[in-house]
Amino acid sequence: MRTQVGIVGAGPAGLMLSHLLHLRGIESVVLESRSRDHVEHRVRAGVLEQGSVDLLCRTGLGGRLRREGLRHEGIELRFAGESYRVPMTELTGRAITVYGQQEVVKDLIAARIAAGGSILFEADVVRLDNLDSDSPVVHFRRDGHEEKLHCDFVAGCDGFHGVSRGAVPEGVLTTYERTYPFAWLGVLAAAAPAVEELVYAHHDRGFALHSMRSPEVSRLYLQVAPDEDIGTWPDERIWAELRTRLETVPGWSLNEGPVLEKSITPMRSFVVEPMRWERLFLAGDAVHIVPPTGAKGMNLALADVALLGDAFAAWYGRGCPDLLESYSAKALRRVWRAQHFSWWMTSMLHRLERNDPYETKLQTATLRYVATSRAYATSLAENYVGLPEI
Ligand code: FAS
Ligand code: PHB
Repeated sequence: MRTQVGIVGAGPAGLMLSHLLHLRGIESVVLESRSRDHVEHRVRAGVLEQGSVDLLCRTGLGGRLRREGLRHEGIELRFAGESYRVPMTELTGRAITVYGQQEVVKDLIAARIAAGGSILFEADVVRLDNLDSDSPVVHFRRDGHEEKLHCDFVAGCDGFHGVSRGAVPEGVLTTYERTYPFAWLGVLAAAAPAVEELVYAHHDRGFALHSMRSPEVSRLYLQVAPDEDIGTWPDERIWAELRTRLETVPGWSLNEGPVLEKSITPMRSFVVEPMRWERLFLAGDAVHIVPPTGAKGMNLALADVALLGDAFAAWYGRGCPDLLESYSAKALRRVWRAQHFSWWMTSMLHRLERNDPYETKLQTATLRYVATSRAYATSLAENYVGLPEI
C-alpha cells in the first residue's frame, strides 16, 4: 500500500488533516486502531473556538455545525456567592460554538468517505520505520495480520497514548510536563441545560462546570481526586455535588435527568518539542495536552493541522519546504499560549491540593479582578474565543 501522507489516528487532528490534504489534491491514508462506531461516539470536547468554526466552514464542513452548533457570546464565572458574565463577543468581536467533538469527527469521516478518502478502521499502527529517509514505512495490524503503508511523510495524530511520539529517537525530544492533584468527573445527561451559556464555578468543595450539547442534553463536570473511582459516584451523589457547587446564586437551580455517560479524565499539561523529526510531523494530543478548563484541546489539534495542511500544499504544489521547516516553531507559539491560558484557568478555578486559605484568597481576588477589570476580562475572553493567527 502506498500514499503521499500516512496519517496515524482518526481523531480531529488526523481526520481534518486528511480533509485539508484532499482539498489540495494530496493523497493520504488514515490508520485508526478503533472502530468507526467507537471514534464517532467517544464523548470528549465540546467547545469550538472562532478559528476552528471558520476552518470547518471554509473547508465545506459548516452545514450541520451551523444548524446544530450553539453559538455563545459569553461565559459565566461563579465564586464566593457572586456571579459574573464575561461578555466575550462584546470584548473581542469573536464567539465560541458548542458542538461536541464526536459531531466534528462524524462530519469529517462522512466528508472523507463521500470524497472517496481512505480511512482504515481497526488498523493498529505498531511501528514507524525509515522516518529519516524519503520513504517512511508505517507498519500496522489489521484482521490479525501485519501490513505496511509506504509514504512520503507520516503525520502522527494518534493522541497521548499513540505510538508516533515514541518513534522519535532518544535524545531528540524535550518534554515539558505538569500533573495536577485532581481530575474531572464528566457527565452527559438527558437534562435541559439550566443555563444559556457555560458556567465555571469556583467552590470550597471543588470546581464544577455546566456545559451542554443541545437544548436537551447537558454536559457537566466535577473536580474530583486524581485517583477517583467512578464506581463511588452513583448518579444521586453526582447530582447532589453538582447542586452544592453550582446552586450558589439566588433563584437558580440545576435541571437533573438520566445520566447517559460518565467518565473520569486525568488532568495534565504536556508538551514535547520539537513537533517534527525528519519525515514525521506530530500534531494534536500526540504532542501536547492541556487541562480542559480552557477548552483548548481539540482547538489546538485543529490549529496544528491547519498549519500542516498549508505546509504539505507548499511542498507538493511548488516543492517549497519552508512551511514544513517552520511548522514546529510556528505551531509551538500557539501551543504555549494555550498551555499558559489552560494552566491559568485551572489554577484560578480549582480547589488546590492543600486547600490553602492564602491560595483561595488569591483565586477569589483574581476572579474579582476579571469581574471588575475590562482589560483582564478581555485577556480571558481573547484567549477563550481563540487568538487569531499568532
Ligand atoms: P485524539 O486522541 O482525539 O485521536 C487520536 C486517535 O488516534 C484516536 O482515535 C486513537 O484511537 C488513535 N490511535 C491511538 N493510537 C493508535 C495507533 N497505534 N494506531 C492507530 N490509531 C491510533 N478537550 C477539550 O477541549 N475539552 C474537553 O472537555 C476534553 N475532554 C476530554 C476527555 C478525555 C477522556 C480525553 C482523553 C480528552 C479530552 N479533551 C478535551 C481533549 C481532546 O478533545 C483532545 O484534545 C482531542 O481529542 C485531540 O485530538 P487528536 O489530537 O486528534 O487526538
Ligand atoms: C465541554 O462542553 O465538554 C467543555 C466545555 C468547556 C470546557 C471543557 C469542556 O472548558
